Amino acid sequence: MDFRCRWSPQGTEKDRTVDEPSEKEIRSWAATPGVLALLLMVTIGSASGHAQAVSTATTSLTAAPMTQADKAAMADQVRREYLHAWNGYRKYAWGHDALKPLSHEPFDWYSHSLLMTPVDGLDTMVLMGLKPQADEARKLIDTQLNFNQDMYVKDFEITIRLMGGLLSSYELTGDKRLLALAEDLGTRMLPMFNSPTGMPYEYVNLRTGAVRGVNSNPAEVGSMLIEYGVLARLTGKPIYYDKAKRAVVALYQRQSAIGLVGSGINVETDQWTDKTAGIQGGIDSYYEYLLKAAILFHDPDCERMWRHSLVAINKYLADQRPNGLWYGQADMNTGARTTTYYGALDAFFPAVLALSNDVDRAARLQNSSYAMWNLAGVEPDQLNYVTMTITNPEYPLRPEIIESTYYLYTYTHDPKYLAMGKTYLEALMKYCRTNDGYAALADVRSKKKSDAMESYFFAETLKYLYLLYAPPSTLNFKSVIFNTEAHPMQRSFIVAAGIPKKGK
Ligand code: DMJ
Repeated sequence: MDFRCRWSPQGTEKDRTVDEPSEKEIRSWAATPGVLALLLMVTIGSASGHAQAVSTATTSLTAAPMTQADKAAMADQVRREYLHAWNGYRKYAWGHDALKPLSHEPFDWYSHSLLMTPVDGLDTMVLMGLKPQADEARKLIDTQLNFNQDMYVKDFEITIRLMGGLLSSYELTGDKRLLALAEDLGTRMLPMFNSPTGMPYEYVNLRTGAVRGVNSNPAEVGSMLIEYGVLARLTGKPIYYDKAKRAVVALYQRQSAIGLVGSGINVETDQWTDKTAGIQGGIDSYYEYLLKAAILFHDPDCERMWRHSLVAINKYLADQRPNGLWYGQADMNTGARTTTYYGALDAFFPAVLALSNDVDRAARLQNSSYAMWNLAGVEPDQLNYVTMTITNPEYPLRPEIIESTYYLYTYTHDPKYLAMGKTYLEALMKYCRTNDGYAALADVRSKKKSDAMESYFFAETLKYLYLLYAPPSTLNFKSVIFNTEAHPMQRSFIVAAGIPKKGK
């Protein structure tokens, strides 16, 4: 396969063959019966996590259509919950990366704050119309965020949360300081790609450019292309796209003969350190970015890599069981099933399938994700889908199941997805809400909380929940591609130093 590693600004509509559904397709999906009964057999796992079924419940989701007023009330509620969590951060952790919602202590990832929560949460505030809060957060970022720090940072997290947040907020607000910060960050991070293979080291020192961490994985190698591609567009400097694309291609070229990738790879020796294939965390956004980069940049190489990967994913990882469609793990070389785990992180995949025009499969997988949520009233981080027992009981406020619900509602207009969203919001408010924020759950069975409120709760969880109910004019789904942290990037081509086309 011949890969063009240089990004070309010449992409046109006709280059694009992976895209959103046509109006006609949307109308035909929307015509499916509006009231469905979703019967999901769920077996509640035991507290020890062993395969001991303690009870069996039937969860029935009937989806009556929601009125515009109902939807507006839901959107308002989500907005209020965002404000509640934001006010907690503002009161106890202002200027830090995050709030610890039980102890009311601030939390910083590294020796200096990188303002994770404000940067990650800013575009959600803009979309929600929280203008005073957005302006205050932007002022904090504009005046206090300083990347000139002698500390090693995790490339993946900094890219998806900070680079993604700065770029999308720039596109939404036109605040040039945000773009300048993104470019400064991008320049400081470029040395991460200086490995013999072109795949990024795991950590880079923001001041010195020194790197460390040779053991990486597909998600961390492959989830740079949206952010660095948009940075290339906005600055007119293709180097950002070229480096990120070279890394993805290097990873893709090391896939097995049957088209699967493993869970761990050494970026210097290019040897796989873990040959477990799947769509789970560690691999997830590698696949997501192949598809999304194909759409966002009209990149035919990414489209080919996505199409080829999808065949192998559906052949070896998809697992149709009596209790529904799941995706498990397999040996990357033989395709033999190794384990049957599915979890909160895997729940991103219906969104990707829907974006790839396989709405039927997306809907079936979403039903399974919803069964997972209902197992204990909040989704566990992982279960064994054969025994329906919980193998990791945490719920760190993850967004993926809500993200897929939003995509499926957008594509089908089936009100059952609005009902699913209501289930999530009610559970979040019942089990995770604290006096000054929202807390992760250490165990979804006991509902015991833990002292963490990740910035993605602001960037993703509440954004997707809000967009599910907000008027479509809030954000034109067809005009953006979300990065893996839910930061919307404009699909329309924007020239360097140009004026963002969409304002808020
Ligand atoms: C987020 O940071 C991103 O969605 C990432 O791709 C996976 N994990 C978290 C949320 O669960």
